[in-house]
Amino acid sequence: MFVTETAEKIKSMEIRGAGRIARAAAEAMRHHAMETQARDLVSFRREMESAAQTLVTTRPTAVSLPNAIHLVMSGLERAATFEEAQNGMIIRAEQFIQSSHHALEKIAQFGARHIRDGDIILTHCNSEAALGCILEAYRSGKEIEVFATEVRPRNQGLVTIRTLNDAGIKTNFIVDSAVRSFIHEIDLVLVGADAVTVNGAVVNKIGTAQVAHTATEARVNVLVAAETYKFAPRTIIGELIQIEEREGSEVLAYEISQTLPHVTVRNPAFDVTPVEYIDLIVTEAGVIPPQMAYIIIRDYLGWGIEEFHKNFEINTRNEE
Ligand code: RUB
Repeated sequence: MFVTETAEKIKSMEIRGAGRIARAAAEAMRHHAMETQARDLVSFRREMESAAQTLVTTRPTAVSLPNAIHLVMSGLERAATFEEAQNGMIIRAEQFIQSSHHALEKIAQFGARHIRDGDIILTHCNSEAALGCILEAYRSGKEIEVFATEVRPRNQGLVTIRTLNDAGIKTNFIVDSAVRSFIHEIDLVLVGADAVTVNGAVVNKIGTAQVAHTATEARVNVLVAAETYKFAPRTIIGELIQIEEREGSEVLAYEISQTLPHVTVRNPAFDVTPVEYIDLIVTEAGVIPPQMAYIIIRDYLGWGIEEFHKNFEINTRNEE
C-alpha cells in the first residue's frame, strides 16, 4: 500500500527534507484517493482520515507535513458525494505539489537577489529551498563560494556538497564545530526551515541555532529560505513545535553504548533559532523580516486564525 510505504520512507529518512516530505505525503494521498476501494462517501472519508493519520505521525517537527495534509483534506467534509470527494482530493493534492514546485522557483529568484557577486555563503544541512537560491545566484553569473557543514549525525552535508559540486560551485566542506573558525570568511548564512512559528523563530536541523548565533555575533546576515507552508498556524493558539528526538544509535554505535551503562545519548534532530538571530525569511510571497510571520500565517494559512477565533469566542462566551 502506497501510504504505508511512503510513511515508512519518511520515517526512515529515505524521503527527507520538509518540502519533499510534504510533497510525498500529498502524492500518497492522491494515489490513495485514486486507488480507493471505497464506493460511498462515509467509507471514503474514513479511509482518507486513516491515511492522513498514518502520514502525519511519521515525523513530528516538519510542519509542512500536517499543512500539506490539511490542504489536501480540506473540503472533504463539505463534499456531497463520493465522486466529488474523490475528485476534490486528487485535484487538491496535485495543486499542492505544483504550488510547492512553483514556490521553490520563486524563492530561488528572490533569494538569489540577496546573494552578491563574490559572496561566500555558509549553509547547514540539506535544504532544497536554500540550495535553490545558491544555484540560481550561480546560474545568473555571480561568482560565489560555499561552506557546507557535515551535519552530524546523519551527514546531510554530503548531499549538499554533491549538488554544489555537480553545479560546478566552489565548495568547502567543514565539520559542524568548525563554523566559528570560519565565520569571518563568510558573507551570508543561508539555511532552510522545517517550521516557522508565529513569533518568527525558525525550527531547522540541529546546529542551526549555533550557526545563527555565531553569525549574529560576527555581524553576518542570516537568511532562511522557507515556503509559506512551513509556517506553523497552530503556534497562534499556543501549540509548541515538537522537536523530534531520534535513536541514540545514530550518534554512538549500539555495541559501544552497551559498554557505557552510565551514558545516555541524546539525539534531537532539530533546534529552534530565536527571531533575533534571523535577518530575513525568503518565502514565495516575498522576502520578509521574521517578525512578519504572523502575517504569513494569517494570509496564507488562515485556518489557524479561524480556529483561534472559534476558541476565543467560546472562551469569551464562557466568561460572560
Ligand atoms: C532537513 C532539514 C532541512 C529542512 C528544509 O532535516 O532540516 O534544512 O527540512 O529543507 P532532515 P527543504 O534531513 O532531518 O529531514 O528546504 O528541503 O524543505
